[in-house]
Amino acid sequence: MTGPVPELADRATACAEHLLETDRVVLASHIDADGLTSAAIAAQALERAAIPFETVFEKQLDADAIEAIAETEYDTVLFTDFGSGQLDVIGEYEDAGAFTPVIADHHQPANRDTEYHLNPLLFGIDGASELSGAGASYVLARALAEESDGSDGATVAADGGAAVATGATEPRADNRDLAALAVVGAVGDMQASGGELHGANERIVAEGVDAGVVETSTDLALYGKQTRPLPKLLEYATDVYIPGISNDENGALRFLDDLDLELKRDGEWRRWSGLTSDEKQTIASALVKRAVSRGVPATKIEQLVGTAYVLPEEPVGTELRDASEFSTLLNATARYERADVGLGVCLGDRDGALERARTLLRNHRRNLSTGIDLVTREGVTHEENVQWFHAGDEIRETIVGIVAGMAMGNEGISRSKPIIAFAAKNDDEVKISTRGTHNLVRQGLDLSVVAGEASRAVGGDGGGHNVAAGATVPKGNEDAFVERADEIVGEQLS
Ligand SMILES: [Mn+2]
Repeated sequence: MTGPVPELADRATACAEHLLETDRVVLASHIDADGLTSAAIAAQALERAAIPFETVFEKQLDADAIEAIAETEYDTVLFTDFGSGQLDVIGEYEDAGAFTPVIADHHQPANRDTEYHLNPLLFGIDGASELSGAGASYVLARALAEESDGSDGATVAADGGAAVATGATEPRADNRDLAALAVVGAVGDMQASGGELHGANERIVAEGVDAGVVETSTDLALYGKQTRPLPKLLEYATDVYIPGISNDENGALRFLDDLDLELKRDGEWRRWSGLTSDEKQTIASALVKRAVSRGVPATKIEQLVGTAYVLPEEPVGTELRDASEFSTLLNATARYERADVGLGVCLGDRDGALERARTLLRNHRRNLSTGIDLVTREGVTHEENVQWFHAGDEIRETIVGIVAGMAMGNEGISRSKPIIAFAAKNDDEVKISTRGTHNLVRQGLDLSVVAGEASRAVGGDGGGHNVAAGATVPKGNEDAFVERADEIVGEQLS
């Protein structure tokens, strides 16, 4: 078989064959939307292939975490959405015979390889935009179905015709239903650029569509089409900033009121997902018209429309039906270290886990707005090229970066300099998050370099993306970090 991503087919088959030969497996995965969906895909594939397993989650696969995994009695460890970057450490355990690693990941591999290493980057596929961890896990899941099917086929042939008559050849799950989770993972990993998924991701979407678990359509590219009341859908959409609507509660209401639509039903605001296509068309056209008349550039207006990834088997009006809302829900569970809740939702727990996930998301949003208020009230310190604040333990280190980004533009917090946020990580270390704007990136800002170099200069480490990056440094080095970051940003923007 060639599978959904032909370039990876042989390696996926080798990984699947090894897993099928093992008695039991530890499944270790990253805690974020991509890692949770990776684990859910792998868990279902292992279960269907009748391979016993135990699941563990890690925020970071550091040496301690790998050691703890190695100390378990399992001979094979399946790493999903991480493992490649830690192959130098993992390899030592492999050499010592502690376990055999099987890796389905899409991050940059460390300077070492292993036999069962399924990573798009090894096969000329971009791991940042064309295949996520969940995508790599999906490729493995498809191979697992194929390989376990193959052995069955042989048994049936040996048994002769009688087996066919009793229905033993009834087609088994080919795991294509898991494509829905792979799409959620890719969207959660921010792989949809220019409004849609590309490359290998697109082929997984196509398999999901064939299997009836994914639907695509060209639609308004705003967040919250399933769950947000119409006025909030428009008010909270700020990626394409439309004056008089974005961040403007009354403006968004007035805009909708002028359209002569039935905006409420049974006393409740309607949601985008419940509108007819005519009604959607009316709002979308008016929105574009308003953007044009307010001078929003054409390149931004184009971003108002994109490909929507809908999970048709999930109920209308729930987060789970929209890949982007689903991934946001999963991230909320991950940020508060409730991987059990996120995994439960992915595995179909629609009662306990889904309610807990929704509570976590509500609390997360409350924490964000409290954090933004705090930063705005206390203010930031301005250096020549950067601005910064220290949240101590007032804001959780897992959300301080988002808070910093969202606070930019508020009173006293500039959008023309990157912002650096500090928060306590533990007794000895400080977490640093940096955020810029796309405008600054166009002028030369690259925060991955800033976070990396400035943190290493003070005995820490970091990295990330040009517009957002992070680092961890030993406590007490904050001033030195700011000083070095200020210099580097100054050079980048000169
Ligand atoms: Mn990932």
